[in-house]
Amino acid sequence: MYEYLKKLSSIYALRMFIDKIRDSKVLGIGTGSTVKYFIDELIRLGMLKDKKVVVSSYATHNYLYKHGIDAYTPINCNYADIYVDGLDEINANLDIIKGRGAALLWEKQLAIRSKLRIYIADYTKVNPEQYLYMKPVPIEVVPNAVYYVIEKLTILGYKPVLRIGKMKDGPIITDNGNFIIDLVYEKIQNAKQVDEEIKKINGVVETGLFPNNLVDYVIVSYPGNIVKVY
Ligand code: ABF
Repeated sequence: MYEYLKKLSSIYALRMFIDKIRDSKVLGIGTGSTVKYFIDELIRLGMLKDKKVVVSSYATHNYLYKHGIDAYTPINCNYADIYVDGLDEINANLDIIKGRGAALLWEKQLAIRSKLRIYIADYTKVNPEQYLYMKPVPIEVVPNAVYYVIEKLTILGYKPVLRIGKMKDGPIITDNGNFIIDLVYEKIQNAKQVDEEIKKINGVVETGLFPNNLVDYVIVSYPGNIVKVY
């Protein structure tokens, strides 16, 4: 439904940062349907040929592999010059929720290790409030801690829900062999504080909260071919 808007923000981001992307030695690329348009355009322009590409998931690795590009993963790539990815919710403080695609651990690794972080989205992901509220926060958890973490999160006042896979009744498994808990809540005012609070629970690997210190630019497309840069 919003395919043309996903494409619009992707193409705009590529045009806006084309020199920096061209000059980069290591380019981090995320996961999801929006970023796929960005990848397709990079391939079309032949911009991935002499570059090291590091990805945020095996899904993106596989997509690039099918196009003849052998990408790196965070295990053999400690730094990136630029990282481009989609998102699920962004608020007025530029705090972001990511991880609906269950790739949040590598995504946060790439965000932390990159000099320039650019996110692309359509307007349905924008929340004009100062707090987060639209999407559950995905939390990656080691399997044997899942019910312990659910108990602890419940005590903290959240509603944690184990994410179930599409094909089976069991939990979905991440690229790291872990489970995902989706955190339902009313409002998150301080994303950094909540991220730190949740990561103190034993068994939590990472959260999908990307506080604004991990965000440099956000490119958002709106109906009518409008693009705003935050
Ligand atoms: C990744 O892909 C995730 O962090 C986010 O959950 C998702 C966005 O997907 P889409 O672009 O398909 O909406 O960036």
